[in-house]
Amino acid sequence: MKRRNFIKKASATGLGLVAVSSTFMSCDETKEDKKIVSPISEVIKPLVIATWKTDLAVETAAAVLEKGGTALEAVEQGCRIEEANEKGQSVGKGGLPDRDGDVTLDACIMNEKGDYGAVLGVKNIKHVISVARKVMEATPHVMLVGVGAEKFALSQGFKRENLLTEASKKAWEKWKIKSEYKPIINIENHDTIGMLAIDKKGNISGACTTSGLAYKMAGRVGDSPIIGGGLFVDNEIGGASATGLGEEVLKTVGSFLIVELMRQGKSPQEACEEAIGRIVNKPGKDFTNFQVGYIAVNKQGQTGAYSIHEWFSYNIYKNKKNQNIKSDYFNKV
Ligand code: SD4
Repeated sequence: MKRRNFIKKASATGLGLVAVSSTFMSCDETKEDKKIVSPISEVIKPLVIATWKTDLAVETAAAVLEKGGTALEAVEQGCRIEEANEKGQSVGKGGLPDRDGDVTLDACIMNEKGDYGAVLGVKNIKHVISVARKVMEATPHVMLVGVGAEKFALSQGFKRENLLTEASKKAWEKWKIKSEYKPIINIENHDTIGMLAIDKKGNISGACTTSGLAYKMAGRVGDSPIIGGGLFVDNEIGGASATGLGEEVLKTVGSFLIVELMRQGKSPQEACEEAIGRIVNKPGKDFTNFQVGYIAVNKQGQTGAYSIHEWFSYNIYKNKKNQNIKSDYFNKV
């Protein structure tokens, strides 16, 4: 039996894949195939999980799913809420600028077919998650950067606007006095939004949108718009998304790693913990001054979350309830 058919059959009969050995990666049936299936109760769907305290974004995504909308539509609509929220200083309009005072946005989106679209370093366009979706659906490319991305967005009817709010301008002016750059461990419970959803058909999609690190160098791009870094989805396995210091996520290809660990049989929670482990266990790594947090979901709707430090949380919608939950974390000393 081909792998794809096998998975379809397993889910159609209410069986879940709990432990997928690497031998399962072969296209042909092997003895291993048999021992990887065990009865798990029904797939939990629809489901939404998103980084940080993102109640309204998750509620919005959940409403799309409850009406029978796709996971892709749900994550786009959910992320747009944060992009429009001017009080959030790490996403969309109102995001903190780079050192030169420019707000530059990064976003990406991935659908259940494994298609992907991203924009990097975009100025003047608020809903970059929707531009990323357009890149995925209306161009032969997967990434557009800077001026080209903005030009493309305008050609698709997106509105040009100044993204630097008075509050963010003031914060930047204050920062400029000392111009000391350090990644900040977030304890305000709000930051980059990474979102994963399972729709009523059981399909998974994901999205991630951010203004990146406050006061970054002009031109700096983090993990959020990079496939496998800030986001990765494989509709047969699950999805993962990241928040925090993008450089560390990129160096360990965090979201891809989590999905691959789930493919090998780890639960979403175990996979998130191992991905954090890959960062903090590097020889001589001083992780005291930066944060990374991951969320993950598998095909059955089991979820996981883990961060380096305290104060990472996530919102989850399942069984018709939307809750903010504090994540477990590594650094307990
Ligand atoms: C970045 N990962 O640009 C983003 C920033 C972030 O919580 O997630 N902050 O590196």
